[in-house]
Amino acid sequence: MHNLIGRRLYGIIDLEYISDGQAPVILQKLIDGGIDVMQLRGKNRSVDELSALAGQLLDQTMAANIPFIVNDHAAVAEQVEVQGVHVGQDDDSVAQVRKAVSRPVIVGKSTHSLSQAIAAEREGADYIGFGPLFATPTKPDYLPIGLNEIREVHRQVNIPIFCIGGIKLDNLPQVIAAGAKGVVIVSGLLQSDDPAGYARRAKHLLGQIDDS
Ligand code: 3NM
Repeated sequence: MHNLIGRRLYGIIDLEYISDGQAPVILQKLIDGGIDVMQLRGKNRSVDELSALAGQLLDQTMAANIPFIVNDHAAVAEQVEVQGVHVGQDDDSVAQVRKAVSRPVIVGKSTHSLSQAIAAEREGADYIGFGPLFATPTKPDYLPIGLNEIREVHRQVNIPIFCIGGIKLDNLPQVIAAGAKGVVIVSGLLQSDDPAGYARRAKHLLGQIDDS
Protein backbone atom coordinates (compact mmCIF):
# COMPACT_ATOMS: atom_id res chain seq x y z
CA MET A 1 0.00 0.00 0.00
CA HIS A 2 1.12 3.56 -0.66
CA ASN A 3 2.56 5.51 2.18
CA LEU A 4 1.77 9.21 2.43
CA ILE A 5 4.82 10.14 4.48
CA GLY A 6 6.83 12.82 2.72
CA ARG A 7 4.07 13.58 0.22
CA ARG A 8 3.48 17.30 0.31
CA LEU A 9 1.16 18.47 -2.46
CA TYR A 10 -2.30 16.93 -2.51
CA GLY A 11 -4.43 17.88 -5.52
CA ILE A 12 -8.17 17.35 -5.89
CA ILE A 13 -10.04 16.80 -9.14
CA ASP A 14 -13.22 18.51 -7.92
CA LEU A 15 -16.12 18.18 -10.35
CA GLU A 16 -17.57 21.47 -9.09
CA TYR A 17 -14.67 23.18 -10.87
CA ILE A 18 -14.08 21.04 -13.94
CA SER A 19 -16.18 18.74 -16.13
CA ASP A 20 -15.73 15.00 -16.37
CA GLY A 21 -14.48 15.54 -19.92
CA GLN A 22 -11.73 17.92 -18.78
CA ALA A 23 -10.64 15.68 -15.92
CA PRO A 24 -8.06 13.50 -17.73
CA VAL A 25 -6.28 16.50 -19.29
CA ILE A 26 -6.23 18.54 -16.08
CA LEU A 27 -5.15 15.53 -14.05
CA GLN A 28 -2.23 14.99 -16.42
CA LYS A 29 -1.20 18.63 -15.97
CA LEU A 30 -1.30 18.24 -12.19
CA ILE A 31 0.76 15.07 -12.44
CA ASP A 32 3.25 16.78 -14.75
CA GLY A 33 3.49 19.61 -12.21
CA GLY A 34 4.35 17.13 -9.48
CA ILE A 35 1.30 16.53 -7.27
CA ASP A 36 2.02 13.75 -4.77
CA VAL A 37 -1.55 12.62 -4.00
CA MET A 38 -4.78 12.88 -6.01
CA GLN A 39 -8.37 12.88 -4.82
CA LEU A 40 -11.52 12.65 -6.94
CA ARG A 41 -14.35 14.72 -5.42
CA GLY A 42 -17.84 14.97 -6.87
CA LYS A 43 -20.20 16.04 -4.12
CA ASN A 44 -23.36 15.62 -6.21
CA ARG A 45 -22.32 12.56 -8.16
CA SER A 46 -23.55 9.01 -7.81
CA VAL A 47 -21.32 6.10 -6.92
CA ASP A 48 -21.69 4.78 -10.48
CA GLU A 49 -20.71 8.09 -12.05
CA LEU A 50 -17.71 8.45 -9.78
CA SER A 51 -16.66 4.85 -10.35
CA ALA A 52 -16.80 5.30 -14.13
CA LEU A 53 -14.61 8.40 -13.98
CA ALA A 54 -12.26 6.88 -11.40
CA GLY A 55 -11.78 3.87 -13.67
CA GLN A 56 -10.80 6.24 -16.46
CA LEU A 57 -8.33 8.27 -14.40
CA LEU A 58 -6.71 5.43 -12.49
CA ASP A 59 -4.26 4.48 -15.27
CA GLN A 60 -2.80 7.99 -15.12
CA THR A 61 -2.18 8.01 -11.39
CA MET A 62 -0.85 4.43 -11.47
CA ALA A 63 1.63 5.39 -14.20
CA ALA A 64 2.77 8.31 -12.04
CA ASN A 65 2.84 6.20 -8.86
CA ILE A 66 0.49 8.60 -7.09
CA PRO A 67 -2.14 7.36 -4.65
CA PHE A 68 -5.70 7.87 -5.90
CA ILE A 69 -8.13 8.72 -3.09
CA VAL A 70 -11.87 8.88 -3.65
CA ASN A 71 -13.91 11.32 -1.61
CA ASP A 72 -16.81 10.12 0.56
CA HIS A 73 -17.67 6.76 -1.00
CA ALA A 74 -16.18 3.47 0.14
CA ALA A 75 -18.49 1.91 -2.47
CA VAL A 76 -16.39 3.44 -5.26
CA ALA A 77 -13.32 1.73 -3.84
CA GLU A 78 -15.18 -1.58 -4.05
CA GLN A 79 -15.76 -1.04 -7.77
CA VAL A 80 -12.41 0.47 -8.77
CA GLU A 81 -8.95 -0.38 -7.40
CA VAL A 82 -8.22 3.08 -6.05
CA GLN A 83 -5.75 3.35 -3.17
CA GLY A 84 -7.85 5.22 -0.65
CA VAL A 85 -11.05 6.79 0.63
CA HIS A 86 -11.43 10.18 2.30
CA VAL A 87 -14.27 10.85 4.72
CA GLY A 88 -15.58 13.91 6.54
CA GLN A 89 -16.72 14.32 10.12
CA ASP A 90 -20.31 13.47 9.18
CA ASP A 91 -19.52 10.52 6.91
CA ASP A 92 -18.70 6.87 7.62
CA SER A 93 -16.21 6.22 10.39
CA VAL A 94 -12.71 5.01 9.52
CA ALA A 95 -13.68 1.53 10.74
CA GLN A 96 -16.80 1.50 8.58
CA VAL A 97 -14.74 2.38 5.52
CA ARG A 98 -12.20 -0.36 6.24
CA LYS A 99 -15.04 -2.84 6.68
CA ALA A 100 -16.74 -1.78 3.45
CA VAL A 101 -13.66 -2.21 1.28
CA SER A 102 -12.41 -5.76 0.84
CA ARG A 103 -8.71 -4.87 0.60
CA PRO A 104 -6.41 -2.59 2.59
CA VAL A 105 -6.91 1.05 1.63
CA ILE A 106 -5.65 4.40 2.85
CA VAL A 107 -8.34 6.14 4.87
CA GLY A 108 -8.14 9.90 5.34
CA LYS A 109 -10.36 12.12 7.44
CA SER A 110 -11.23 15.82 7.38
CA THR A 111 -10.65 17.57 10.69
CA HIS A 112 -11.50 21.13 11.64
CA SER A 113 -9.89 21.51 15.07
CA LEU A 114 -7.01 20.18 17.13
CA SER A 115 -9.35 17.90 19.09
CA GLN A 116 -10.84 16.42 15.91
CA ALA A 117 -7.31 15.85 14.57
CA ILE A 118 -6.29 13.95 17.70
CA ALA A 119 -9.53 11.94 17.57
CA ALA A 120 -8.98 11.02 13.91
CA GLU A 121 -5.53 9.60 14.67
CA ARG A 122 -6.98 7.60 17.58
CA GLU A 123 -9.76 6.37 15.31
CA GLY A 124 -7.13 4.89 12.99
CA ALA A 125 -7.04 7.34 10.10
CA ASP A 126 -3.94 7.11 7.90
CA TYR A 127 -3.80 10.87 7.35
CA ILE A 128 -5.88 13.95 8.04
CA GLY A 129 -6.91 17.13 6.32
CA PHE A 130 -6.71 20.09 8.71
CA GLY A 131 -8.69 23.21 7.94
CA PRO A 132 -10.12 25.25 6.45
CA LEU A 133 -7.19 27.56 7.22
CA PHE A 134 -8.78 30.39 5.24
CA ALA A 135 -12.32 31.06 4.04
CA THR A 136 -12.93 29.25 0.76
CA PRO A 137 -15.73 28.98 -1.80
CA THR A 138 -14.84 25.29 -2.21
CA LYS A 139 -16.20 24.62 1.29
CA PRO A 140 -18.31 27.67 2.06
CA ASP A 141 -20.08 26.67 5.28
CA TYR A 142 -17.01 26.21 7.47
CA LEU A 143 -15.38 28.76 9.74
CA PRO A 144 -11.70 29.30 8.98
CA ILE A 145 -9.39 28.10 11.74
CA GLY A 146 -6.35 30.18 10.78
CA LEU A 147 -2.69 29.29 11.14
CA ASN A 148 -2.23 29.30 14.92
CA GLU A 149 -2.77 25.61 15.59
CA ILE A 150 -0.68 24.18 12.75
CA ARG A 151 2.44 23.75 14.86
CA GLU A 152 0.53 22.25 17.77
CA VAL A 153 -1.33 19.76 15.58
CA HIS A 154 2.04 18.57 14.23
CA ARG A 155 3.28 18.13 17.79
CA GLN A 156 0.27 16.12 18.89
CA VAL A 157 -0.63 14.10 15.80
CA ASN A 158 1.77 11.61 14.27
CA ILE A 159 0.08 10.72 10.99
CA PRO A 160 0.55 12.86 7.85
CA ILE A 161 -1.31 16.17 8.04
CA PHE A 162 -2.44 18.08 4.96
CA CYS A 163 -3.46 21.65 5.67
CA ILE A 164 -6.38 22.73 3.51
CA GLY A 165 -8.73 25.55 2.72
CA GLY A 166 -8.03 28.71 0.77
CA ILE A 167 -4.38 27.85 0.21
CA LYS A 168 -2.93 29.57 -2.87
CA LEU A 169 0.58 30.27 -4.10
CA ASP A 170 0.53 33.73 -2.52
CA ASN A 171 -0.26 32.51 1.01
CA LEU A 172 1.62 29.21 0.81
CA PRO A 173 4.86 30.69 2.22
CA GLN A 174 2.87 31.86 5.27
CA VAL A 175 1.29 28.42 5.67
CA ILE A 176 4.72 26.78 5.50
CA ALA A 177 6.17 29.30 7.95
CA ALA A 178 3.33 28.38 10.33
CA GLY A 179 4.56 24.78 10.33
CA ALA A 180 2.67 22.97 7.55
CA LYS A 181 4.39 19.91 6.06
CA GLY A 182 1.82 19.13 3.39
CA VAL A 183 -1.08 21.00 1.79
CA VAL A 184 -4.17 20.43 -0.30
CA ILE A 185 -4.87 22.98 -3.02
CA VAL A 186 -8.12 22.80 -4.98
CA SER A 187 -9.32 26.02 -6.64
CA GLY A 188 -5.82 27.49 -6.88
CA LEU A 189 -4.77 24.61 -9.13
CA LEU A 190 -8.02 24.08 -11.01
CA GLN A 191 -8.65 27.75 -11.80
CA SER A 192 -5.11 28.41 -12.93
CA ASP A 193 -4.42 28.98 -16.65
CA ASP A 194 -1.39 26.78 -16.15
CA PRO A 195 -2.14 24.03 -13.60
CA ALA A 196 1.20 22.28 -14.21
CA GLY A 197 3.16 25.48 -13.61
CA TYR A 198 1.05 26.26 -10.55
CA ALA A 199 1.71 22.81 -9.09
CA ARG A 200 5.41 23.12 -9.89
CA ARG A 201 5.68 26.45 -8.09
CA ALA A 202 3.81 25.05 -5.08
CA LYS A 203 6.12 22.02 -5.03
CA HIS A 204 9.13 24.29 -5.19
CA LEU A 205 7.95 26.19 -2.09
CA LEU A 206 7.04 22.94 -0.29
CA GLY A 207 10.46 21.53 -1.17
CA GLN A 208 12.07 24.08 1.13
CA ILE A 209 10.41 22.57 4.21
CA ASP A 210 12.82 21.30 6.79
CA ASP A 211 11.55 18.06 8.29
CA SER A 212 13.80 18.04 11.31
N1 3NM B 1 -12.12 20.56 2.79
P1 3NM B 1 -9.62 25.29 -1.88
S1 3NM B 1 -11.48 22.99 3.01
C1 3NM B 1 -12.51 20.24 0.36
O1 3NM B 1 -11.35 22.14 5.86
C2 3NM B 1 -12.15 21.06 1.52
O2 3NM B 1 -11.94 20.10 5.49
C3 3NM B 1 -11.78 21.48 3.69
O3 3NM B 1 -10.44 23.99 -1.51
C4 3NM B 1 -11.69 21.24 5.12
O4 3NM B 1 -8.19 24.91 -2.04
C5 3NM B 1 -11.81 22.40 1.47
O5 3NM B 1 -10.24 25.69 -3.19
C6 3NM B 1 -11.73 23.22 0.25
O6 3NM B 1 -9.86 26.29 -0.81
C7 3NM B 1 -10.36 23.34 -0.30
